[in-house]
Amino acid sequence: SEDYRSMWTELGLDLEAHDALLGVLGQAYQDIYLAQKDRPEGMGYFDFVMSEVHGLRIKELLDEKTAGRKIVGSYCVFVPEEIVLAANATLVGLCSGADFATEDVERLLPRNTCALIKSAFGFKLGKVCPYLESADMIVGENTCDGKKKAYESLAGLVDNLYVMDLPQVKHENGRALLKAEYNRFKDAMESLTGVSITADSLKQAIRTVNAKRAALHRLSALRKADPAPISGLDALLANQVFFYDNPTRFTDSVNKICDELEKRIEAEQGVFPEKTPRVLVAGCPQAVPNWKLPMIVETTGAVIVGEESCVGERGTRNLTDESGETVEAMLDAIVDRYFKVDCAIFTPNPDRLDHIQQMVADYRADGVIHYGLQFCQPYLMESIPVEKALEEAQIPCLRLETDYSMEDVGQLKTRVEAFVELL
Ligand code: BJ8
Repeated sequence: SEDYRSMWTELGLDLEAHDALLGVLGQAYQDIYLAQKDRPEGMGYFDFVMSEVHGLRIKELLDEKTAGRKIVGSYCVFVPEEIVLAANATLVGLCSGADFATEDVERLLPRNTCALIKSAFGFKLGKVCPYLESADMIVGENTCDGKKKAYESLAGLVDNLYVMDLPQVKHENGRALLKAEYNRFKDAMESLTGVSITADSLKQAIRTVNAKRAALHRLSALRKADPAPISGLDALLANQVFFYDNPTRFTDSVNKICDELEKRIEAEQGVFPEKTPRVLVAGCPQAVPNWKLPMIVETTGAVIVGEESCVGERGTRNLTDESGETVEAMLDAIVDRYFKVDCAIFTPNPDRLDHIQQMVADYRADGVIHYGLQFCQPYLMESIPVEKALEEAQIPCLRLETDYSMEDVGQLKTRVEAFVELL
């Protein structure tokens, strides 16, 4: 609409490039999502969210800003939403899953940088991300070398970058660093918003974020059923929208889908026939609109039953203890909760392998596809021992390495087909 166009212009977007992006996105959504059969009716909500992803949701964020709230953007699940909400700000995810302005990006970053980082830069340089342009603060974090160094360059492109340091070992010293950094972040949030975090506001924030994670836990548990009541594509979309949507509305919408899925399971209804080979995807995050792998898998006679990923269970699996009565006690609980995230930047990282095996058992997966983005050292390095351990446990594993381009779709499809035949 005209209103949206003037909103985008005011945000400084390049309207022509942005139209092109929305065109591609809309078409991909049509071809990949709307082409699926027997989708739960509740997915209509997510279809609406996606059709308005740069429209209504941005308008809501701008309205929040007019009302005095701040918007904070982040690229990693280590940025604690509880602290952001408690300081009267809104957190949005900025990771993106499409190539954009690649030539410009490669003037700033080496060609052998992972697609996720390049995409973040492309959306900034191409002026096509209204979330990034709405943000009052952008939070980077010292995780992999690629991101850590890229933020130094990003600092020259945005004027509101805050960088959080993160530990790399699961040891008392690592926890102490995380705690110090979360305290520093709390101070930074309070000075951004001018609002002091209180025991009440923090408790409320913990409850809000726990509720949205719990809704996804409920959704995951329903995916244990055979036939699968929801496709991996649709479940991934819910995990992606987790990062953008109004938290309470998101929670309600996911719970509504779960009510519907419970009925489906009772009626033994599924999106794929019973005994369809079941796949667990493990590895790098798949940000919107990166639907490439699930699209390939689910058009090749298999169904994805879980994502061991930050856009998935690695990001959402643990809740924060909400019983603390003081800000200090609740901050400790927040540190405890996030310190369990088993990102491959940690060394050593045995919890991740345990979690993958646990997920295989819980979701009754027949095999694992390890999804690695090209040039992502942490996950590609880890994929080799992961594959070895799974094979020792007699769990078939396929290690894929890819990027955001569509050039290798045929080749990937051939490999996935051969893998699915084994299951
Ligand atoms: S907690 S997974 S969201 S860092 S794909 S940019 S690792 S080279 S995304 Fe992540 Fe936080 Fe960890 Fe999760 Fe680097 Fe790899 Fe690129 Fe990656």
